[in-house]
Amino acid sequence: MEMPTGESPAFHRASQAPADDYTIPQDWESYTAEEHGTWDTLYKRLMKVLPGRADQAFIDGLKALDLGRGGIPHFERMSDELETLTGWRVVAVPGLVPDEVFFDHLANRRFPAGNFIRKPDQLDYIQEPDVFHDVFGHVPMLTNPVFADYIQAYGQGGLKSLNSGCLKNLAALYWYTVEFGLIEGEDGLRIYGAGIVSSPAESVFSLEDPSPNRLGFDVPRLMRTDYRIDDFQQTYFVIKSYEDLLERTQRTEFSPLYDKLHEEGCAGSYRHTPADVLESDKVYTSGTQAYADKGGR
Ligand code: HBI
Ligand code: FE
Repeated sequence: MEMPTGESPAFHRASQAPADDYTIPQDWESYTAEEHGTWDTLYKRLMKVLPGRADQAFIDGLKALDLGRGGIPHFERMSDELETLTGWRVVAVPGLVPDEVFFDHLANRRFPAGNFIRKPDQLDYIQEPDVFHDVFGHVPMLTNPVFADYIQAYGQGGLKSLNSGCLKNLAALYWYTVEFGLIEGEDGLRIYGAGIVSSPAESVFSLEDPSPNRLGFDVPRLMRTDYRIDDFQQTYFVIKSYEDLLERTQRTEFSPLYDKLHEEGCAGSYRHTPADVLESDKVYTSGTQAYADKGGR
């Protein structure tokens, strides 16, 4: 998750400068039939792989908001539904926004979503989060009251971290939970991370490939773990429940953990590579790392 470097496609779509909070109109009326078709194509592809792999909380969220009704969802209408469920709304942004802007939205239960959609030749991989990743990937989980609180807590933690220099540690927490998290269900591991559920290939890879590690979730440990943003993950962390995730971040370890990281020099305290398996880890799978060793994508 890099900072924006140039103009995003959405700047051209909306042809106006963003406000201080970087929100722009979604401009739903101007999506072309091809753009709505891209949503439908991606949706259909994911529905072939997600049943039995995605966690029920995610599937329930998709249904609750009827995100499969066809075409790119209308943010205002979707937000009216979402707000009655958990008090969250979705606002349109041109792409990646500065950290402080991102955190401020989350802390106020607004989820910033890119309003542009990937081009037909980028169906499998895009650099910047588009409307499909942001809405299909993230918004269903915001219908879950506990997870909804966790994302808000992350935003609040982010605002607190801005002056401490520990941002990268906090970003690792987001990465290994909100984006690439797995959960232990009654019938085995399931996916809840937005970066996985919005990728057909990684949905299969994360659960079934022998290459990656699958390790128990441990906040201090994963806040000291580096991550890669340009390929499948080498390690996935498994939570026991959303309650446990919220409990371990917001209610207990968050503040003391921050103080500890600060003493250690924050990002300087990065100690673990994306592929490390530690003595202290609960190991679901010790990966072969064959995929990464071959050079990845
Ligand atoms: N902006 N739109 C958007 N989406 C993100 O996921 C995002 C962002 N800005 C910053 C950011 N993520 C991360 O760097 C923070 O989680 C640390
Ligand atoms: Fe994301």
